[in-house]
Amino acid sequence: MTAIAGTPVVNSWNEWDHLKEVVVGSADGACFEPTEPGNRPQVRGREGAPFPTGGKSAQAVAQANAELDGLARLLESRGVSVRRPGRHDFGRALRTPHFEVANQYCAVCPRDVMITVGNEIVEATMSRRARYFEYEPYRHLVYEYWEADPRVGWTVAPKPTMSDAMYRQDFWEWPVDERHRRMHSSEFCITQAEVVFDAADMSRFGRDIIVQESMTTNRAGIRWLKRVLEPKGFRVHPVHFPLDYFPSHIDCTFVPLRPGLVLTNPDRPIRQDELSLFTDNGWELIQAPEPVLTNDEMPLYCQSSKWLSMNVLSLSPTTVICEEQEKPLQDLLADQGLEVLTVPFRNVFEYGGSLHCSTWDIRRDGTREDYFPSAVYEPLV
Ligand code: DAV
Repeated sequence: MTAIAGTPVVNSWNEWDHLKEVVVGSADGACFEPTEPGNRPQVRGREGAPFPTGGKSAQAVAQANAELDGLARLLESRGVSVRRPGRHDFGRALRTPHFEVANQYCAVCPRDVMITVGNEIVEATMSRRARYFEYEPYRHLVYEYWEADPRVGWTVAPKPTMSDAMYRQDFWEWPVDERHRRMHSSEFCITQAEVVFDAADMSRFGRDIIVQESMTTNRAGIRWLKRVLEPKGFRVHPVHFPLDYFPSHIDCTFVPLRPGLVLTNPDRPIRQDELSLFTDNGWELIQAPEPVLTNDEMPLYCQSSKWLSMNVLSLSPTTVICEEQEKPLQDLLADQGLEVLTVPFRNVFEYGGSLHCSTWDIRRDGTREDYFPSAVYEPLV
């Protein structure tokens, strides 16, 4: 890894510029996500059935790794340098002054934890106990980039306590009509008392970054991001998708494909007053088609929705990678003039993500652009 003609080794300003270097996750050592205040995993279609604990089976790990390796090979065949997480003992219990948890999770989804913001790496606080140390499998890479190029910045968000008081336990018991009634309040399983965010609630559009308020990112987390990023020339916009009653991570909801084009989730429209940021600046929103897999057909232990179909990875403004069986989405993207590459990825779904979640872009071409020249912006709140 060397700096290419003046481009810093860490350089990524949006979700679509030409990809040069990326981290692809690994299922090595993966465990089932434990039940904890910020997460109530369910066996799909079997309400009340106990969720497995401890390590995933060797077969489940091998199947996911085969698909992650397939993605890595496809990326390399397109000239992208691929890096992988280091080993981490996810089976180890954690005990801090504020909580205990029986095991950790996995390094399949670097996107949830790590984000490149221009020439800077930001490590998220995370929102769940089992993911407290999930930055560790990436630290050898962070140090390598940081040592290699003095232009590389590195910011670690403050770790929340993740004590019981940080969570709103009754959130999980709210009936659907109550969720509907509260849909505009943006209060989920985390309170506002501490700074909390997962990196995957952010989406990068040059100098503008949108951040979803969710079960995994609160308003204090967004305030922290504004105070850190605004002095560096970014504008941070909170966004909301009120019909998503269990929002977590923006990349199955609102997915930019190239300047002026966003793939949207027809079940989760953006809040009306936030739409104008896009429409007033010439952006077109296109709805994703119905996914091929229904929610009932998703893998038994998968906690994500059928909209993992939308979790595509852009190699450039003209090329995108899509899950192999999502033909309706492939056709829509091809109709938009995109070259669509495909890989099988359904065995990765039970680890919480698809192609975008399981990657973290380190270097893309390009620099900071303003894609929202007429945006009305309120700095520092
Ligand atoms: O729509 O189920 C999944 C994203 C997981 N990283 C969803 C969000």
